[in-house]
Amino acid sequence: MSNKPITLTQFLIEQQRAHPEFGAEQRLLIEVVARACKMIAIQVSKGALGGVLGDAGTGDNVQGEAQKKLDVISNEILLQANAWGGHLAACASEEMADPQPIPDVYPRGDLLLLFDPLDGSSNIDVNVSIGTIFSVLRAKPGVDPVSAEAFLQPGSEQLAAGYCIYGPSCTLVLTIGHGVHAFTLDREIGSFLLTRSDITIPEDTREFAVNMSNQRFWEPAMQHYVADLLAGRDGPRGKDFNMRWIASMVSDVHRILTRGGIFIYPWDRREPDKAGKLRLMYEANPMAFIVEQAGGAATTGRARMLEVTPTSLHQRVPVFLGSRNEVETATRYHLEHDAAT
Ligand code: P6P
Repeated sequence: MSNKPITLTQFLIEQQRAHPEFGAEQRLLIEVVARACKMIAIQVSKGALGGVLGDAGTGDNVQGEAQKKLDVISNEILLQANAWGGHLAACASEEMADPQPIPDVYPRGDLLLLFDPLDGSSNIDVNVSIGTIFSVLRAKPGVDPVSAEAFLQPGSEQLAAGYCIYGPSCTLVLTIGHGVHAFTLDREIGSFLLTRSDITIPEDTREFAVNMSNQRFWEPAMQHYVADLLAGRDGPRGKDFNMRWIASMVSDVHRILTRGGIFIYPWDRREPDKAGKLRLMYEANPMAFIVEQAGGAATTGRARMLEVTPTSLHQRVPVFLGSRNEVETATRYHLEHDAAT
């Protein structure tokens, strides 16, 4: 019996045998997304040599952010890779205002794929790790499967979620609802190999991740929570904390999956109606699914992330996720503040 790690393909086939609800069309979808991530990894790794850095010159995306060349390239790679398989009805992306139906020349399935094709793209030009985030839903009967409405399902309905981090190693992290598993790209054979099974996040932590420069814009409960973290062992938390902020959600979440922590992008009064910076459908929900499957927790600061009922495809949401006990503590600060006012 070989002690070489199994490939993603073997893992998915074994998962299909073990979990009949994980059908062949879902397996195909994940294989195709993984292949697209390999192609994105190649483009990302070219850096300055590939003419792929800098702004795309396409103006701002639907988020009002300048599109990077690699944002556009990554989005196209994912759309083209997923067009012909017959497993999807449509794709939704951070980079597209509306969902894109599978072209009429191909058969359509009833799966829906959502993705942030290249999250953290502000880090591209400074050579910091970035990543692709994806989420899989099934179109609901009676709803036009290529409409934005078809995608508006709570995160608890996700069939699968994952991310691929383009760092010193290219690593795909995946859940299909039965634990969280990591696959590292073996560039010599071009396959993702299983390198971590059943990843679990430590319930407690001494490390938090937030952009502190926004502190004056946070609501009082968030300011109170972070002030107590900064007070350290002499404060009400009774222990010192460390801080990390990579400004690349995939990288910050991957660290938390690896050693624990809490990641926060809170509500910010500069844009109160947007409720924060991160997007529910293709950033917060897939990461929340992964984190919960790894024994962690994910909330909006007041409610479980996976139970949020979406109202629009690109809606934003405050995000608190990571080590279960710390997320529950941060959430308690918000709920207790609400109760006292
Ligand atoms: P800020 C990247 O643009 C992103 O969407 C996430 O990956 C990251 O966590 C966050 O924004 C960083 O935001 O305001 O610190 O630049």
